[in-house]
Amino acid sequence: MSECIFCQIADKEMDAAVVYEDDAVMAFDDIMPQAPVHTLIIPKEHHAHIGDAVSAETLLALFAAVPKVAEIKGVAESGYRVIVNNGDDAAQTVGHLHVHVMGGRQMAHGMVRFSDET
Ligand code: DGP
Repeated sequence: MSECIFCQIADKEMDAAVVYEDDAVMAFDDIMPQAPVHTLIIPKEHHAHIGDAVSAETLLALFAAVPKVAEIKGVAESGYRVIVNNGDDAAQTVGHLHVHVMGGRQMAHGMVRFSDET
């Protein structure tokens, strides 16, 4: 079994609330949601970061899934935020490339908070 939890989810070795799946990607609800809708989309192939030789095909599949997930989760019309935390300074905590789709509530302008700010 892979040590990567998102690989385990992609391989169906670990449970997740799956929202969408195709040959290349899987989308499932975040276990610690930070918005009423908070779904993660992962490539089934393991890549830690966006720069790790991810093929254009995989990147396309990842982002093509975004509006599908938004539609399924009911935020296509209201709007949603799409975030990729990439690497340490971005506070990426799971080392398997993933896209956050977040919505369901009006967000404030601005999207960056630094760790030395209160
Ligand atoms: P990031 O900081 O961008 O690496 O976000 C990782 C997200 O993954 C974080 O919001 C929590 C979520 N997460 C971590 N472990 C699990 C898990 O086992 N299942 C699910 N569904 N989400 C997880």
